[in-house]
Amino acid sequence: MDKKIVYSAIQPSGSLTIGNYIGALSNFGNLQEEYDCIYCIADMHAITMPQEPKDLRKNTLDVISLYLAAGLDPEKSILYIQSHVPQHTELGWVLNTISSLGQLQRMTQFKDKSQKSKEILAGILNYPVLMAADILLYQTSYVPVGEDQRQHIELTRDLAQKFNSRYSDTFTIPEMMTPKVGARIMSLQNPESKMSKSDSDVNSYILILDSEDDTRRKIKRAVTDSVGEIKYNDEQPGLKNLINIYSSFSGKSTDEIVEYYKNSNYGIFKEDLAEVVVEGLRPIRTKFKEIREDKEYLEKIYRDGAEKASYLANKTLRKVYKKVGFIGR
Ligand code: ATP
Ligand code: LTN
Repeated sequence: MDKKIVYSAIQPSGSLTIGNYIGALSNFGNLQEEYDCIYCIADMHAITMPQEPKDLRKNTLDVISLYLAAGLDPEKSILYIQSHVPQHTELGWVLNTISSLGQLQRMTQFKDKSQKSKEILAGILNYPVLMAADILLYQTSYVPVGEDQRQHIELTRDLAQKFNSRYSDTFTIPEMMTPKVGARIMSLQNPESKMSKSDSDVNSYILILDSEDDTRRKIKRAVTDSVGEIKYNDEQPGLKNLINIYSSFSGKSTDEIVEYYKNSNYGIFKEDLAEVVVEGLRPIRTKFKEIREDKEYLEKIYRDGAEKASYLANKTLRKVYKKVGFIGR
């Protein structure tokens, strides 16, 4: 690998939303020409929240199929499943020994998720340390993710710097990469909170794999406001979010969209938006169906991916083990 490394992962904790698509997945393919890209399915992260085993298996294969349907080319990028590469938990352990409890308890995702559960589990607290291990194992330069991951990337950088200064240069310090528009797509029912695949209200999100009818219906029902004018500002957060979605799928700037719809009502704007989203998702929805049925092809891809990823991960892990003073085998 001679180009800079791009690394990202998505959890198979549910079916992916257009938030995942706009904030992360849709940007992965474009990076393949310029960088050596590694894309993971973070099943070990997914089990930090309760998962039905059969759903986890299904969602894992769905995410790989979506990676491929979104244009990731296994000849150019490494695609693999996190639990197939044991070096992640091994480096994760070492990083836990230099992680500050206070810093982990301050992570907003930890606070949100632990508030929602009856019992606070250690996996949710240590989640960002495993994420740091994912990134640092591959000497990653850039991490394309949505805005909600900023704090985790900061923690990853802190841990890399801490290790490097304690033991000498070992890890590349990674940088976050976010899309200009769409780094934080909001819920269609509550524009104050992020669109999330684990939301209990199905109308709050559009899934990449939703039917065309459901996509149209959810957009029609999306919460707006009583202003009645198409403008892009924080006083109209529901509308602002819909304009962002329009912009991400059409490639038009938010200014262009506002100018075009300035004399229209919300109904017309929403109908057009539904069309833009349905058309934008049509290719990935069609390709997904073909790919998902080909079990042998999928298996070959994740097996090859795990082999390549393990080779690279092992190089970093050996260095780390040596530096901390473990005796080599
Ligand atoms: P959950 O909603 O189940 O907590 P998630 O969808 O936030 O999970 P992941 O599946 O791991 O978490 O996210 C995959 C990628 O999608 C990450 O890069 C994340 O930043 C991005 N992402 C998630 N939600 C959004 C959103 N609403 N807007 C933009 N990007 C998002
Ligand atoms: N925490 C991320 C998923 C994730 C990830 C990673 C992203 C796990 N490991 C490594 C980038 C790099 C999330 O919930 N969005």
